[in-house]
Amino acid sequence: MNSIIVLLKVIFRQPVLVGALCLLPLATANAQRDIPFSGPFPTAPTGLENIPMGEGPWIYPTAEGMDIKVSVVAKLEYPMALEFLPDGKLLVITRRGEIYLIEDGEMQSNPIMGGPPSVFAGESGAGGTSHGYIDLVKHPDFENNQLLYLSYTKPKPEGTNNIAIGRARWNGSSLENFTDIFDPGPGVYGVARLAFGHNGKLYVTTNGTDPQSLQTLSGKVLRLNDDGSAPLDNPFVGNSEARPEIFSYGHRGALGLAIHPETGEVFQNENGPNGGDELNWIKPGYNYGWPLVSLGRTYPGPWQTNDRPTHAIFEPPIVYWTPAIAVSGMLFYTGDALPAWKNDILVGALRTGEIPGTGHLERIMLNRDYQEIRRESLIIDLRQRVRDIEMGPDEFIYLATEQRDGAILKIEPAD
Ligand SMILES: [Ca+2]
Repeated sequence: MNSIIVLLKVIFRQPVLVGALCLLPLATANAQRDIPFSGPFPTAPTGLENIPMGEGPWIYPTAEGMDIKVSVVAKLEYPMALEFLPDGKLLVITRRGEIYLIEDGEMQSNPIMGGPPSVFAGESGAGGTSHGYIDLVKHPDFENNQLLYLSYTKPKPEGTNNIAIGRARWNGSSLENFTDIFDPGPGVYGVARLAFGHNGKLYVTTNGTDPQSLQTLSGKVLRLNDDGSAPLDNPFVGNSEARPEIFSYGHRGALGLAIHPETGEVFQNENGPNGGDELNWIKPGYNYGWPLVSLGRTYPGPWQTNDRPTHAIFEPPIVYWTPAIAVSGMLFYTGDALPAWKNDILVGALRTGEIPGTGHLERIMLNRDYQEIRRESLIIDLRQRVRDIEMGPDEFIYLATEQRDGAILKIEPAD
């Protein structure tokens, strides 16, 4: 007992030690707090909302010393994707399952006819949503065949709606002969981005619940011929345990896909859960790790895995985001009109750090080996969900901001 009293006397002469002792039992006795959940997700705060688009234009200084002007080309609800045609016309598709034509800066009031029926449900950013029309790309030989490819949520009689891909001929004012070329079936839902590679193959991102299984098409990057069939030089052709359409696997929540305009290399981005968004350099047959490795946290808070961020047998991302920015459409900018950004990658953000109303644009400078040098957040104050990014024939940058008060924006030098 005497020794304990001596020890206490020693301790209480040391204010720092006393403070530490007082903190210890408090930290264990009181869990910090419990977080309210909406289904599997923490209830999102409502303090910030996506704000309606103003009239603009807006002038911004940027990090590389290039002032930019951002202006509104058109306002419309929920634009999902943009595609420029060789004659300079711009096609816009929406979550509602509509296609609009913008010509000489004017959007036609009536939607384009000829697209397929689709399913649109829920508010952007919430769980359980489905998007009507998702992505639209032209065939590499569009000048000769006028073919457009569309990914969309296909209504199914049994209620198991899933992503499908179809193509149609553009006659200058509408789509003709829309025909499905690929239907991966139940379990593939959410968003499917499309991009034609330099080899004429159609790359497709998929989401769903089986990213590590080679026997399903969810959570993959697929590589298809332009008629929807599987190319014979795909990495798993000849493997009876694998689907021949698979190009890479182990993906979660892919919302972006870009082919480097000069090298033809394939890049995909995907959403982690709470953190751990990734930009991946896609190589044939590689496993990108989800859900076995991740830099993200599960929504209740613990890390997704203890092997974060990666493991030798999985391919790590070239860029990652923690906190998450809900990475979406992306573009390697190789134009000359915005010279300070040449060869940078632009990535859309739907929201930052799990807070609604915080969408923006990010620019990342990469070195020759696609390693990150620096990154910049842009147009933060507009608080728009930047869903898709395209370079126009004028080499300016065009954005689709996907929300109820959404818009098509143009970025050009300030003068
Ligand atoms: Ca990964």
